[in-house]
Amino acid sequence: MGIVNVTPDSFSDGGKFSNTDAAVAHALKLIDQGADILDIGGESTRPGATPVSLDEELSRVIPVIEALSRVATVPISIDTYKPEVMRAAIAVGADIVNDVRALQEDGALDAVAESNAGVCLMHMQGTPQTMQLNPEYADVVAEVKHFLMRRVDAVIARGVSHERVLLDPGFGFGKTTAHNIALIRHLDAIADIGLPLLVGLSRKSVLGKIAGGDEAQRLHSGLAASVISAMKGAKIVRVHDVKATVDALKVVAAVI
Ligand code: 7PM
Repeated sequence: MGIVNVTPDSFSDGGKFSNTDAAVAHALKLIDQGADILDIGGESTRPGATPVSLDEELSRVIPVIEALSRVATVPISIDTYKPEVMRAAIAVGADIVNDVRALQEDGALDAVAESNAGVCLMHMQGTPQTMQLNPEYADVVAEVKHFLMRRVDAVIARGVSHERVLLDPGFGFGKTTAHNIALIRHLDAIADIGLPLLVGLSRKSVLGKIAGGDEAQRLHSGLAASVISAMKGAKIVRVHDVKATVDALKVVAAVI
């Protein structure tokens, strides 16, 4: 899964190229590099980020999804927790809802249940504004697993079939370095729930804590994380660096 962030300045080139065109071009490049899914986000789910208004988020992501759905050869995922964005994205061709709040926002369960979209349910402790202040668990693996199983029950109860559901332990979302490492080490326990696992470790601070380096220097540590995750049962890795990740995962696929 290739990450496509649609933000006012993420592809800025002084205005010759609109944000929409730049994001679409970036997405097509990721497909060319081997991405099997594109994850389109308007930044509302970034930890610590200033909240993006509904109208702003819609105006960022909907034109990109609309344009991509006409030309893209792979499924399109919308990274949002807002039910209005989910509905609008699905209406213009999004195939998957990627929700860091696991459809706990009012109306989000219905938005997905009333569609045929797939859904990724992610674990987070707390809220993006405060979750990294003091994450605490008695048993992080058991608690993340328990939460995800309860959210699976909730979506199934609304009539979403299990074939539509992906699960994600939510690396970096209310977790210390030790919590993140425990979750990678025991990823097989989360995979045992029986639904496909998606993991997002690309460029995250846990990699910097382990191997050093700021965001731009976390490619190699991120590749190690993707390889370990795949070996422990992850089916989808959400990454910025698609070409390098695809090469690494081809080696995993050859031996697994
Ligand atoms: C700052 C910190 C900016 C972290 C952006 C991020 C995940 C996700 C994100 C994940 C799923 C990023 C994150 N992370 N969705 N959205 N799983 N399903 O690296 O781990 O893009 S935001």
